[in-house]
Amino acid sequence: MSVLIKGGTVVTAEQSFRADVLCTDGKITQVGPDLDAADGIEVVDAGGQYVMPGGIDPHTHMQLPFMGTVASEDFYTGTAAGLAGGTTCIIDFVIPAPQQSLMEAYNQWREWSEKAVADYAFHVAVTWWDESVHHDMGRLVEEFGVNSFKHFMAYKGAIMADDEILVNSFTRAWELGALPTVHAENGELVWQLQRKLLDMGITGPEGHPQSRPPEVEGEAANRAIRIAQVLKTPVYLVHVSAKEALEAVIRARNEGQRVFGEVLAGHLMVNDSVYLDKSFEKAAAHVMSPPFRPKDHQRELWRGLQSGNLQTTATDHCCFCADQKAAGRDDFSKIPNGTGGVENRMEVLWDAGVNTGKLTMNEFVRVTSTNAAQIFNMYPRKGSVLAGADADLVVWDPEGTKTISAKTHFQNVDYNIFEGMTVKGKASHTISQGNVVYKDGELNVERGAGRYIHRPPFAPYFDAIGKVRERTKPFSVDR
Ligand code: URQ
Ligand code: ZN
Ligand code: ZN
Repeated sequence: MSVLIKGGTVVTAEQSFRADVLCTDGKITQVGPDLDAADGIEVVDAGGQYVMPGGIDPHTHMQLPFMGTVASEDFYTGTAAGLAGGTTCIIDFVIPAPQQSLMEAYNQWREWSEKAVADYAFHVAVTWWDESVHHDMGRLVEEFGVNSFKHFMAYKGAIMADDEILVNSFTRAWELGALPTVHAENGELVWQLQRKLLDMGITGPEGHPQSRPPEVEGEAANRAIRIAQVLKTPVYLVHVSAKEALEAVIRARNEGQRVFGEVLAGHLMVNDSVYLDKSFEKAAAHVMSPPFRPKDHQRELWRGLQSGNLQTTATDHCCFCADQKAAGRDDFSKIPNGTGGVENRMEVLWDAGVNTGKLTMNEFVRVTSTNAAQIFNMYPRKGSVLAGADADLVVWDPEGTKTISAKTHFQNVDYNIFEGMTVKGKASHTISQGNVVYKDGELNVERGAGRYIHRPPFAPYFDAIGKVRERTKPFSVDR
């Protein structure tokens, strides 16, 4: 099976150049000018358009069991929606319940993800600790291609990782050459603020952001970064939403610490006014954690992305419909946390980033695909337009326009946080494993075609750590 993408301008994280791209048997086989299409090869006319690496969303939660319900988007509908927006690979999360074997949870998620239509990988969350967790982390790295472990510092009484879990797990990740990642919110502060607000009779969605102010994220971000510093391991902060957390990332990076930051398209575009909507449904639809922030945080997050202090963009796609969100009608702390976006991330960031001059096209590719591929050690198989790489590509029409709406999106959820936004620049074709799976508004996907992507440990940046590893053991402090 071959497809020739003809007449386009290839845009990668490094350069933009006129070239055709030939894909054969799921791989990119030739990149160059004036390639000819042998008989029978499908030709995609990319004239006047850009040919970019398929997007990588490093943060999704398809069909996540959470807060007494299950996310409405599953691995089939969610990966299909991603393809419709140019995202060809997701990194989702295996989240064991406390005391649940990590291997058992991993096997459960692998079963759920068999219906995916595009490639996927898994971070595995460490939600408790004992020798079996230590052992399973080793198996997951050495046998199952997991090289990143997630820690929720929020969600007390559920999946929250306290300092004991953080220190044990970060140390184990260090030994294995795997990357610890964190959801940085102080879960104890959130718990106590929720109780206080409810006791004051504040039960509506407007209580949600009040129970998790930016300082709650700033404290946890700084704590995770300092723990990583002592243990000499890199650390990746997911969904940095507040300038207080970004400041912690910038300080550490300026001191040479290996800290990575991710920002959600939602947090870049949506502010906290959504929680004041008179409609419970609309306000509750936007309940996610960390919450959408006041406008001044968006400005700092864009600067973080432009400066390279934030390296990846994601969506934290975790969908709950109105009937599910209604569980918290009388108590905002019971509203299932999560919003969508896997279909709209790239077009929203192109419109708000590239069309405004905040990001060059190459920076756009870097933050929507290549950096995630490199940090999570899938590059150049993913995140590149190089011969030998997977033929995961998006043909981007810079003149194409669309108005985003839940009425027309492919996502399996009944609202869209970007509702009504008109964007200029969108995917005209998405190629996944060398097949044209999205073309001019129509999906042509195959259930189960998605593959699990093994990610080896010791991504390139571990080399430097590796040198340190030879000289020191964990807990040694540079005098
Ligand atoms: O916290 C997360 O990342 C998961 C549980 C999705 N929900 C959310 O509100 N972000
Ligand atoms: Zn989170
Ligand atoms: Zn998440």
